[in-house]
This record gives sequence, C-alpha cells and structure tokens, in this order.
Amino acid sequence: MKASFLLAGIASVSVASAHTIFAQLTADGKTWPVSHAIRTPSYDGPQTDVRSNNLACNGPPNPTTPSDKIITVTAGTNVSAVWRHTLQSGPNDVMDPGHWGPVMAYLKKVTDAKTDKGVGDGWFKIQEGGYTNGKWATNVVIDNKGNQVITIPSCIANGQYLLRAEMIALHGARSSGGAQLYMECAQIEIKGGSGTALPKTYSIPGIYKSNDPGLLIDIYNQKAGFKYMIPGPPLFNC
Ligand SMILES: *[C@@H]1O[C@H](CO)[C@@H](O)[C@H](O)[C@H]1NC(C)=O
Ligand SMILES: [Cu+2]
Repeated sequence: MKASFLLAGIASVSVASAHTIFAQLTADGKTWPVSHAIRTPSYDGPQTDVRSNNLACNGPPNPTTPSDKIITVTAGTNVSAVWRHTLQSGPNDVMDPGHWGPVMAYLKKVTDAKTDKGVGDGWFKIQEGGYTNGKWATNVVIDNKGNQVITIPSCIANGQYLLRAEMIALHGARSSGGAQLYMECAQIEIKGGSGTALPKTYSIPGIYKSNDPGLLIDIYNQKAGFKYMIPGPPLFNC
C-alpha cells in the first residue's frame, strides 16, 4: 500500500499544474451555463494562505469576475457543484486525479448575494467528504464527471445565500502552506425552507489553520485505511 502511494505521488508531480474551478451549478434539474451566478476566475490556480480574505470566494492571484445572476434552489433538494479543469473543459477533464484531498461545501446567508464579498462570519458547513474506503473525496468528484453532490438543508431560512464549494489537494501538504485550496462562490436564493434552524456560524478566513492535521499531512506516508481528519467546523445537520 505504501509503495503504491509513493508511485502515485511521483506521478502527480508531472501534472501538478492541472488545477480546477467550480464552474457551473446544477439545481432543481437544470444545469446552468458556465459562470452563471458563480464568481469564476479565468485562471484555475489555488489559494494557499488560509489567513487570506481570498479564501472566502477566491480572488488574486486568481481574479474573479462578478455575476449579476442568482439561481433559485429548493430547500431539501440536491444540487451539484460542477468542477472543471478550466472554464472550457468537459466532464472528462475535471482535475488531475493525483490531486487527492477533501471536498466540502458551505453556506452563508446574505442580504445581497450579488455583491456580498463573503469575507467574515456567517458560514456553516453543509457537506464534506474526506478519505473513505481507500478513496479520496476529490476522486469521488472526478469519477462523478465533476459533480459534487450537495444537499441543501430543508430546515434553514429562505433567502439569498452564497454557496461556497471547495476541493483541497494535499499532494504538497507535507510542508506548511503546501495544501492547494480551490473554491468559488455561487449566488443562490433558497426557497421552500422551513426557516426554523439557526446554524452556528464561522468566519472565513478563520475556519482553517495552516497546521490543521487535515492540511499539514504527508498523505504518501500513511498506513492503509488511516483516519483522515477533514478540516474546518463540524457539519451542520437539520
Ligand atoms: C441527495 O444526495 C445524497 C448524498 O449523495 C443521497 O444520499 C440522496 O439519495 C440524494 N437525494 C436525492 C433526492 O437524490
Ligand atoms: Cu493543482
């Protein structure tokens, strides 16, 4: 097992520039066009400083383009954050499969989803995947044609939200700051929720520390079946 980890690690180095973007959203059975209601960058690079304000909704060195659109989503349904290597890539070009790591999604309730920068308190985690049965969550998304399936909680208040989808690549995470964090924010309006739950919220930046065990880790030197600690706050459940 260890030997195969090492080989895969070497293989990933040659294609480490193959990053990724949360490019489009599928909601209520409709797949919206690339960049519709999502602040997408033209360059697919990661954020690596977990203290940066650009950890909320991406930004320099990957400048993002604003969107004046909002996508309506029914509470309690599944949406897919659709990941692509570039804004022009298809479902078979999601990300370098050697980019092993966790996958997460967060929501933040906002007054105006088109303009809110997303920086600061208000975020809660609604989906996460780590390392299960020998497979990293990033590979689950790649094998699912780039679809990160996210259940929108049924119990939260209706209104405008930012939906922040995130994939983290750990191939360089053996040194501090080596984890590659990929995220974009979609602008959504949740309808049909029961509106009673008040999730505990967290600040971005603030949810991660550079030495979190899930961000500072030599993934090629773990025992088979090791327990990976997904970074960030606990998952919110209705
Ligand atoms: C929503 O996604 C979850 C997790 O993948 C799955 O278990 C569930 O069956 C899905 N629900 C629907 C209605 O598709
Ligand atoms: Cu990359």
